[in-house]
Amino acid sequence: MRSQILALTFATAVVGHGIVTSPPARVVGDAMKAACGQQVSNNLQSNAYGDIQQLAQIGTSQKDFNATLCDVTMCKGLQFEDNANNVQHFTAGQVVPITVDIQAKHTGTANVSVVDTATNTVIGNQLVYFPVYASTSTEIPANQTSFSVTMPDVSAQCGAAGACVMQWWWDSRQSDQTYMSCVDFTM
Ligand SMILES: [Cu+2]
Repeated sequence: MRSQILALTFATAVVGHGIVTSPPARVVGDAMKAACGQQVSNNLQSNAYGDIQQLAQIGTSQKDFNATLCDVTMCKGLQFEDNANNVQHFTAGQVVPITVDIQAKHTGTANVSVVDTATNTVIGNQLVYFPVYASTSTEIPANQTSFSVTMPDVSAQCGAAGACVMQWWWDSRQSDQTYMSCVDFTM
C-alpha cells in the first residue's frame, strides 16, 4: 500500500509532456469520469499533458475504471459527450494550423491523422508524419510545435459529430510514453 501511494505521488508530481493547444482538443468531463473512474479522471484533470501508459496503469488498479468505455488509446479515454459543444468544422482541402505545447522532450515519432472513433482506426493516410520528434539531443524545431495539415475529403466518414477526430499522436519508445490529443470535427 505504501509503495502504491508513493508511486501515485511520484506519477502526479512528474510534469506531463505534450498536448495540442489549437484547435481545441478534448477535455475531461462527467462522461469521462463515469467511464474512466475517479482516479484516472483526476489525473487527467490535473495533468492534461500526461502519457497514456500512466493512465492505463492507474486505471487497472481502480474498481470504477471501465476498460471498454475508457480506452486510453482512444483520445486518452476522453469522451465525445463532454466535448459536443466544441466540434470544429473542416472542409476538404482546408489547411488547418496546429499548435502543440511540449513541456519536456522524449525522442519519438509523431503524426496527425483522422481517426474513426467507432473503431479507433486511422482513415486514409496520415496528414503529417515526423520520423524524429521532440528529440532529447536537439532543441525542438519550430515546425514540430507549429505546423499545418491539409484536410483530405473525409466527408463520407466524418459527416456526423463524434464520428471522427483529428488526432495528434506522439510516441516515444525511448521512454515508453505516448501522448495524444483529439480534436473533434465534422466535414
Ligand atoms: Cu517523461
